[in-house]
Amino acid sequence: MSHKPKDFTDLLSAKEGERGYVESIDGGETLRTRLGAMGIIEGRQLHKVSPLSARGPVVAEVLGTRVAIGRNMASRIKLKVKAGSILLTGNPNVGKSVVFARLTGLDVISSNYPGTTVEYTSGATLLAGRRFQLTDVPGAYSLEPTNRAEEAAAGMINAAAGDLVLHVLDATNLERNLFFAMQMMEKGLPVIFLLNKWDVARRKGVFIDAEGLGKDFGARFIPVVATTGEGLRELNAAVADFIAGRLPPPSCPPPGHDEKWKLIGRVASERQRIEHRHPGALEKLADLTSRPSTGLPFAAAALAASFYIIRFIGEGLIAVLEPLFNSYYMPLLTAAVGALPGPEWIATMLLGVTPAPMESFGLLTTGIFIPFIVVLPYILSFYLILSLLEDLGYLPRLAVLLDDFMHRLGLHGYGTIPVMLGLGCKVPGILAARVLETRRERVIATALALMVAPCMPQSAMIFSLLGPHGIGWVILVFGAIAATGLAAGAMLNRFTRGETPELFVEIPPYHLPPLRLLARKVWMRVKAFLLDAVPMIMLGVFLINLLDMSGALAAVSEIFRRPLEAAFGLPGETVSVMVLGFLKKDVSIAMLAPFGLGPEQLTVASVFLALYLPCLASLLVMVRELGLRDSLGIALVNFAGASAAAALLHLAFRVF
Ligand SMILES: Nc1nc2c(ncn2[C@@H]2O[C@H](COP(=O)(O)OP(=O)(O)OP(=O)(O)O)[C@@H](O)[C@H]2O)c(=O)[nH]1
Ligand SMILES: [Mg+2]
Repeated sequence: MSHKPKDFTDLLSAKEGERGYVESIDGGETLRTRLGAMGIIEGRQLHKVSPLSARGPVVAEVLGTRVAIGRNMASRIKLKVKAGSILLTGNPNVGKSVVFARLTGLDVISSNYPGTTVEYTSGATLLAGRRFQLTDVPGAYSLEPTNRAEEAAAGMINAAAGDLVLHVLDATNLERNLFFAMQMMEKGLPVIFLLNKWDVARRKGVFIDAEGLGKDFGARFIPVVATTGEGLRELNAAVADFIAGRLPPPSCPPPGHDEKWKLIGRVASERQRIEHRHPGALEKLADLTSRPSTGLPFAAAALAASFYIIRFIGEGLIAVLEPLFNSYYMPLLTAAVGALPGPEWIATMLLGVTPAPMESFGLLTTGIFIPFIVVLPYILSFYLILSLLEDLGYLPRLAVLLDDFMHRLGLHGYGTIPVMLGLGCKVPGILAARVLETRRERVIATALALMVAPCMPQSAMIFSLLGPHGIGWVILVFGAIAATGLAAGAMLNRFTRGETPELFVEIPPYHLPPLRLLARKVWMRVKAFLLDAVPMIMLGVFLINLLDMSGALAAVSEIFRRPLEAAFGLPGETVSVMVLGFLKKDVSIAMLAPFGLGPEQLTVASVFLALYLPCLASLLVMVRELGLRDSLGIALVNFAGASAAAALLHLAFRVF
């Protein structure tokens, strides 16, 4: 038997829920006329409703109505089912996402640590002249899931009957990767194996006989280098064979785990040759940064250096951009708006009331200044450093070094990954908690990701507002936020039921990322900021104008004046900032600018605003990931932590 993609079927043998276009109707003119009267003609879409196994007539939907069709008649209606779909599976960190990006041209994040992809992405690709829907499945070590990302992977593979699978293996780790590969063979799906990272394997002195492997397993093994595209031509040829029905079905591997491992041992010793190479500079560095005695000082130095570089690049860019804004953009804008006919309030809405770009709150002054001049430089520099650390493979090492510390917060070391990603934006941080095994860990990691530090746009605003008062204030704000986050983590650790498993992850070797991939990743993240955040910032600025002009702001402020002043020493007007902060937290900190607050008040307000609630986007993702109950719990912890920290700071300022 060989596998052939299912392009055609008939209505009788179509699966439940399958859709297809009527290709032809086998039968005389009478049958065609009868079916035609019900709208069943060539080219029309049919949707089979009744189960495949049901007896009796077939029920199908056509043009929005259901019709029952006798079995004999149904078998004469030939359907063309839509383009085939391909799943991209394999162990974590083998390069599936790079293969996906190459084949579809779509942007997906790839990084050098297991668990980068936790949600699937799907896109169209053209292989052997045919369109396929390709899906980048999260990595898994086997079909027995140990976390939510693996559960999703197993679910997609189990539902994939009849489709083609591209199973990616890391050629530098052949033995370990063959286990999952054998489980895939057992599934009986048509599968093509890609031996990826062939370049690294060669460099390390690993030589694999791909053809021999193919003979052993009765399947196609193709060496590829996803980062350069090497070997994709052979993939194309293999897919052409699949389309033509010439792809051999893989042999059925032995059933038990032990037998599988035995076979893997035998195959690897026959088909793989490893030449000893002297460790390169990267391997020596790997050693140095993994051992606690040298690794911890290195980690401290690396984090401090990262912080310094992010500020250096961020401030450097601002120093270039701000004068451009002031001397070119502002005069042009003022002239253009001045020339506009129409009522006064429109000009006020666009330009604001004062010329200062941070304080005017005009849609085209502050609304442009905040995202492009204040935040963007830091977004760019932060993601440059984060992406570099990710691609280098530093994050899993940091996870190992901090494992001991993280256990005090009820997490193992991999909990550092959501926190690190959360420094940029909370949404990917919350999603990254999926690779943790238990609910308890996911709850604590999510809370930490939200609370230990602000997201980058907020951090940029804090730098920009408090920096002029001295770096000490900035450090105080970040210190207070981190302390609150850690306290919340310790508390959740105490009160959330469940176990914290031990750390058990693979640590990939260091690897110098190709600049092209690095640049593409940074650009992807900057683009996401420009597309998602910039409109929200403008909306925030617009809403605050609306509230102000309508007088609603004054009314609400009046109600909260006393409690805000008493607890945090903040003017009542800042309540508008707190209400709107929920929509876009970075703008909310910017909105403090016009109130003329002193550094103490700015500190209290920044700490409160950074922590009091997750922003709308992260709240929505959190509810989807953890459910309503846990999300509300975390939001409550946020609010309590923020209030306590702000009140304590206010008290401290009054006493000292
Ligand atoms: N040198 C080299 N590096 C590669 C190759 N393919 C992928 N990589 C790198 O390997 C790392 C992992 O790639 P990803 O595409 O994120 O791996 P993945 O399989 O999607 O991983 P998960 O999403 O965690 O399951 C990245 O740092 C890639 O740049 C390759 O052929 N050669
Ligand atoms: Mg991936």
